[in-house]
Amino acid sequence: MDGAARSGRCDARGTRVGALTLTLTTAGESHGPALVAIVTGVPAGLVLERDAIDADLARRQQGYGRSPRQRLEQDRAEVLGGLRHGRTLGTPLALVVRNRDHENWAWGMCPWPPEGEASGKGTKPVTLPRPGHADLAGTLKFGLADTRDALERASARQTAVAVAAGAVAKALLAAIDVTVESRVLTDELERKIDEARAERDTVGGVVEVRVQGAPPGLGSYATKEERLDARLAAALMGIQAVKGVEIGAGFALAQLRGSEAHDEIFRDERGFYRETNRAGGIEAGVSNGEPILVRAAMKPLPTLMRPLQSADIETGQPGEALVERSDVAALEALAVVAEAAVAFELASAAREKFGGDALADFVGAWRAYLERIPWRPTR
Ligand code: EPS
Repeated sequence: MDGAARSGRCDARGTRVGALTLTLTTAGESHGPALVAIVTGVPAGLVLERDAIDADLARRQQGYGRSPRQRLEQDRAEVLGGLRHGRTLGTPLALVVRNRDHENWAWGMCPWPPEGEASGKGTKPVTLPRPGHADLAGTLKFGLADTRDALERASARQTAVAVAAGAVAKALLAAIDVTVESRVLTDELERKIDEARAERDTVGGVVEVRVQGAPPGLGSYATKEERLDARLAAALMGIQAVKGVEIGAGFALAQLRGSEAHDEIFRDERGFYRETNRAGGIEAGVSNGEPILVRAAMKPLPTLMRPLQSADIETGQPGEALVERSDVAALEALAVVAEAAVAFELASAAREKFGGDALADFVGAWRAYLERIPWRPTR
C-alpha cells in the first residue's frame, strides 16, 4: 500500500479512498466444496480463539425451523493464511468453511467437467424459478440455462463464512472493550414456525443487534461511504432475505415531533451521556457513545413446499416453482449473521479511526482518544 493510500486521500467527490480499513471478500457455492473468505486489515498481534469462531458458527446453525441440512453440516473455520500460533500476522486472513453436503453433490456441483455417469443431486437442470429467490433474475442477468448456476451463490449458506469473519471482527472490537450481541424480536416464534410448517409455508421476522461500548466518533457525516448508519444499513441489507433496516427508533421517529424524538444531552463526572437512545447510538452518521441499536427485517424464505406459480425459463410454460429442502425460518440464524455483519462494519470503522499495523498501536490510539474526550461507556 502506498503512502497516499495509507493517509486516506480523497477522490473527486470528497470520499476517502484507500484508508486503512477491514475488507471482506467471499467465494463459494452452497453445495460446492467450500466457502472461502479473505479478510484484510486486521492488525498484527490479535489473538484469535478457534473455539470462539466455531462457537459463532455453531450458533448460526441452531434455531427452530432450520432445514435438515443443518444436521449434515458441522461448520468449522479452517485458517489457511494470516495466522501463526493463534496470532494474526497483519497479512490477509484466509478462512474456509467446508460444505459436508458437497459429497452428495459431487457430480452436480463438481468444479470441473465431471467424469462418469451423472449421479447424486444437481444433475437435472432447474428451470422453474422460485418467486423471491435469485433464480429468475440471476439466470437472465448471467445468461444461464439452469437456475442452479444462480441459486447456489445466492444461497444464504454463504453467511457461514461471513460469520467466521465477524468472529474475527468481534475479537478486534473486544480489544477496545466493544461488544456486539443480537436477539430475535419476533414473538411466539416457535408457534408461528409450527403453523407455517404444517401449512407448508415459511416465515420471516425481525432481529436486533446491540453494540455496547462503541466510543463517540466512529463514522463521519457526509457520504454513504463515511456515515456509520449508512454503512450498517448496507451491511444488514447485504444479508440474504433482509428487506428492511432500522437504526434506533427508525420509522417511528417519522411520527414524532423534534422535541419528542431527540435524546437530550447530560454531563456528569464521567462525561457526556443521554437518558434516552432513540437515535440508536448514531447521530449525523457518527456514533455518539450510546449503545448502537439496529434492527433487520427478514422476508419469509422463498423455497415453499407448497410452491407458487412460476414460468419455465426454457419453454415459457407455466408451472410450479422449484421445491427442494429448505428452512421454514432462519430468524435465529439471521440474528447471528446480523451480529457478524455489524461487528465487521464497526471493526472497520474503529480501524479507520485508530489505525495501527500492530494491535498495540490500535489499542494505544484508542486509549489516548479516551483520555482526550469526556466520555466513558455506560455498562
Ligand atoms: C438456502 C437453502 C437451504 C438452507 C441454506 C440456505 O439449503 P439446502 O437447499 O442445502 O437445504 O439450508 O442455508 C444453509 C445451508 C446454511 O448453512 O445456512 C437458500 O436457498 O438460501
